[in-house]
Amino acid sequence: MNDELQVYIDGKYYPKSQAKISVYDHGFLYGDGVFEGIREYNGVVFKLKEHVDRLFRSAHAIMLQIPITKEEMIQAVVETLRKNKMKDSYIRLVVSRGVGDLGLDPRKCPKPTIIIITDTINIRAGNAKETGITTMFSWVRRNPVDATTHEIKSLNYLNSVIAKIEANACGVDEAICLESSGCIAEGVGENVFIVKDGELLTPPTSTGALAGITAEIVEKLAAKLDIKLTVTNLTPFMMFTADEAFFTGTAMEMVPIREVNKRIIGTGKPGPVTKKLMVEFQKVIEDPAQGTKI
Ligand code: PXG
Repeated sequence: MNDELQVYIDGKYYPKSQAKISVYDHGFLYGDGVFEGIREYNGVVFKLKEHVDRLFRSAHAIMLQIPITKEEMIQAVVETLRKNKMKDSYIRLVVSRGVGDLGLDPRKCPKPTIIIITDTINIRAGNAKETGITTMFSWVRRNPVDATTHEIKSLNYLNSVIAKIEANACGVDEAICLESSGCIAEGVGENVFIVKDGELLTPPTSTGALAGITAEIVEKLAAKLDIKLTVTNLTPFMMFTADEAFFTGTAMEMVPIREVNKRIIGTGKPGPVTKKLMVEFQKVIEDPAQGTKI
């Protein structure tokens, strides 16, 4: 059934089983490209414009000229979803440097490859939103801002993949990545927040973290609810001794963190600030005005 899904590659549609790119594509050979993960709720592509804006910003940072306009990209996403008659789907938008030779010089790649995949999302198993998830600090540090920084949503995700492998190997749900000085950067594909004395704290992007679209929504909700938010360096100690903690991200949405390296956070149950924000967050994702209608 999934084989009937149509995948957009450079303006054409291919069945999922035939949706292939060249082994000479530098996205594959060198991780040279950018991407976005987007969700569609009930026929509305959530924050599509914001995701396309970020895609173009990432591309700009690596001097990758996307050969279509933002408006055309938005239309292509909408058209792919219409074609697949998808509902509540997960959208993966990829722009790679394109086909080149076996050297890494991007000048040998005349045409970037644009891929749009619309598929179902593997919703986190069980009742993570009620119980919270277990986490650990990964030994692998987040890339610094003067390296392959995660501020750019590039195809270089080995840093996150290694952290995820570590979490899997240690039997916890997710890893938290520290930056080189030992402060908290983010999750593997999520931003991190803690609550202390009723106030919200989150690390700056200077830790090498991505400016998350979900995090931005939560920050706006905090302002609306009169919850003070401070963007500041967070040490592992601050996490261990937080009253509450949670992740934000497109895939995970908002999920409480129950445990870090076997230390229980707060009461071990989603706290009042997290719960209040989760209720408001649910209203935002259900609001059709927050996205682009298919
Ligand atoms: N940090 C990083 C490094 C990310 O890749 C986020 C934070 C959260 O950002 P948004 O804008 O989604 O709130 C991401 C999100 C996945 C998955 O399927 C998610 C991301 C990347 C790859 C996979 O869980 N990106």
